[in-house]
Amino acid sequence: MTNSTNTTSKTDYDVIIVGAGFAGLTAVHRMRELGFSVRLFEAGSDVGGTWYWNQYPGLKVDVESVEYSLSFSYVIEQEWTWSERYAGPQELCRYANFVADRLDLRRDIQTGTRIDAAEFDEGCGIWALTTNSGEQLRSRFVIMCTGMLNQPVKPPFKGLDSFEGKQYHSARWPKEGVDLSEQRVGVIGTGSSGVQIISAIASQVGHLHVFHRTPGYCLPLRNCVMPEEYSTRVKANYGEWRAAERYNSFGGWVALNYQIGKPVTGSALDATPEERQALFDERWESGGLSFYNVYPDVYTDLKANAVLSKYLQDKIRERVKDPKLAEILTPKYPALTKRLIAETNYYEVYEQENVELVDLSKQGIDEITPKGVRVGDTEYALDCIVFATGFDAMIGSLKAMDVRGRNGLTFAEHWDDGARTHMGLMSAGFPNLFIINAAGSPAPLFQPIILGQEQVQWVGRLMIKLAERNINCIETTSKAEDDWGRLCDETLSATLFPLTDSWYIGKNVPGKSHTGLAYFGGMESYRQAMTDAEVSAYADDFILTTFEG
Ligand code: NA7
Repeated sequence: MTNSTNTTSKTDYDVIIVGAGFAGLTAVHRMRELGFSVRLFEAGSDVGGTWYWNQYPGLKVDVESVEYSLSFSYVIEQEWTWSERYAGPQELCRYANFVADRLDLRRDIQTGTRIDAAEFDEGCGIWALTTNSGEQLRSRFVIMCTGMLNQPVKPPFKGLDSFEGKQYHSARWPKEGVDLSEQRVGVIGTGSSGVQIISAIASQVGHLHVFHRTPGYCLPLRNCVMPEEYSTRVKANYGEWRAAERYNSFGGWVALNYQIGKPVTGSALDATPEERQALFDERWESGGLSFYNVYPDVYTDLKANAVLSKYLQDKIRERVKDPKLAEILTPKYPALTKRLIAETNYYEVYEQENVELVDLSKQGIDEITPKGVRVGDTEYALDCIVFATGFDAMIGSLKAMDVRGRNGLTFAEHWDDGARTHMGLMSAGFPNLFIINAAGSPAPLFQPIILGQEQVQWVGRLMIKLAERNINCIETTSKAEDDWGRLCDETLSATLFPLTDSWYIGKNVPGKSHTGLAYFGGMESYRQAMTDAEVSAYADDFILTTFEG
């Protein structure tokens, strides 16, 4: 521990939180419970986070609503009832509003206000923040709840601004909606966003061109009106559901055919073909992302994975009648190494006469022209282009912000060669700043609502312990970042994820490093790392400072 002289110790708040998604709302509630003064700033005009920004047609959450929800409040769990098995963004935003109102969080939340800059004052260990309206604020701690899929990738095409029609990014869809009827629409990208948009708009538009580079494993969501009996049963047993979710190391969701699915152990290769078929069929019928909870070695062993991949590939070939089209739409990479895509009648869309697939696997898009999209010698004339080209995941939101730690260091500089964090919670040179659900955490592979809650709990306990010991500044070290980055990379290498280009490993953004991007070791060992830091009273891997006065 070091001592330093206090220069200006006056603060407006103990903690400032950035971002009003579920993690941000959780953080406001928790900080207040612990007796800290807190203010949350949100650039959007309302709470909801990713569901406020992402409102494209057809969007549904791909984890069951009863599970994709906050678990720290019994009142919220009991009083809120979901209308659909998989909620859409409007309902998720209504839920976020309900949480904000019911827990009386709104008096500490300022929407429509972006934090434009944040600078660490080394003399007194306090953050000075500036909002887009020029308001200056000082806070001892900052909690960044800015989301792992927040910063859209700028479509990397020549001629983008020359297009004379309308263009939209899936992640910034106009809230008032877009009338696409009778339009010639092009959708570029067939990840979760593109696939959901395509399925939703195909019957409305005049003509739809799907610009398709890599096929994904798409499987039925099986959304429906929430069965009342199911909702009632989950509410009566929420404790049991939440415990099962928390200890489900990959995924963090457990619903299977409206029950808590039993964990599967053992190798896919040791099971008989009949056993495997029964297991996979059960998941297929259940719908959604239940295939994440199958034999654990599908994540680590190519042969085990091949059994699952073949099952899912065969399902696609059954659904796509035209063999040539089926071949283009069938993925060849190991299943699960890119996020599964939960859809509604996606493959059937290609049976419509107004839908045409443009295969980019051999010849990519050359440019956007004033009239449309050019691929080789063909120009596709369009009235509207939808870019569903994904996000600069895990690091994008912080790299885009003007956050300056020690010596004016920004995240863009610090993370230039890869994400550097300790446990995905702190970064060296950024004292008293915590990051939720972002780089270095298991967020891509574990339900971010649960992870966010556990991270916020950890931050809260840490802040209390610092206060008890009269320590007012905590910072992680470069060595801790090196060690954590190495661990992230080792856990990644132990899986099949490096075999496939995806946002999980930064391969969707040219030149982006996978180093430290996410922790692939599962939630249990991640949780243990957080506990170890507490048990050692932050003596290892952290610098603790007390400012006098
Ligand atoms: P994704 O899953 O990153 O998908 C982006 C899509 O855009 C994907 O199909 C890409 O093809 C495609 N893409 C990106 N750049 C290009 C270029 N230059 N040319 C053609 N196609 C391109 O983003 P989403 O928004 O769909 O989903 C992100 C997550 O949000 C999702 O996993 C869920 O967790 C929720 P590629 O596969 O790279 O060949």
